[in-house]
Amino acid sequence: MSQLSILVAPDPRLKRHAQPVARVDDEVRRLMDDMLEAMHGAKGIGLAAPQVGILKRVIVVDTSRPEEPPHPYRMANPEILWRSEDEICGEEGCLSLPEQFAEVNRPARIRVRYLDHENEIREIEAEGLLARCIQHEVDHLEGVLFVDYISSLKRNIILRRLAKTKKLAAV
Ligand code: K1U
Ligand code: ZN
Repeated sequence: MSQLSILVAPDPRLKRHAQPVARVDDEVRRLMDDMLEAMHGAKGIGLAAPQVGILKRVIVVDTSRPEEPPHPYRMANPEILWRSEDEICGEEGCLSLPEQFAEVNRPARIRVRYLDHENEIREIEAEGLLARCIQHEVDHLEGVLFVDYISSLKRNIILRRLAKTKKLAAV
């Protein structure tokens, strides 16, 4: 079982910038595998290292459907090289904002460069949920949450709801 626990907003660590890794060594590989385990345990499709309190530029993503074979991506130092001009609106959730959802506009397609689990440089083009999820995870590396894209009215509703849930869980 994964030893990593997922931070919940408004934890200040979720607002910090993450640092690049020098290379993908055994320690980073282990982190990637532990993050995938934590992500699957939480029924997510992505996870960024700052969400587990580790300020490294590491993300994992798997948007395959349950009926499809798993397709996990392990990415270190992901860099979005290109974003399409056309944007698409879609619903987002976040494991650090449990049970909260909002519609967010994002570029429909992206090209991303990263180091894979073998420290090899890779580039992929992504669209649909994969593109959305990679953008959401790369945002986490800059301390940005999906609620930062919505109106302050909607953001405050979500943050207040979350605080209320936290308070109720504490009694
Ligand atoms: O980074 C995270 O907190 C993970 C997040 C990723 C994400 C979901 C939806 C759109 C963009 C990015 C989640 O996995 S939230 C879990 C969830 O609610 C979900 C699961 C499958 C499809 C859609 C949402
Ligand atoms: Zn998130």
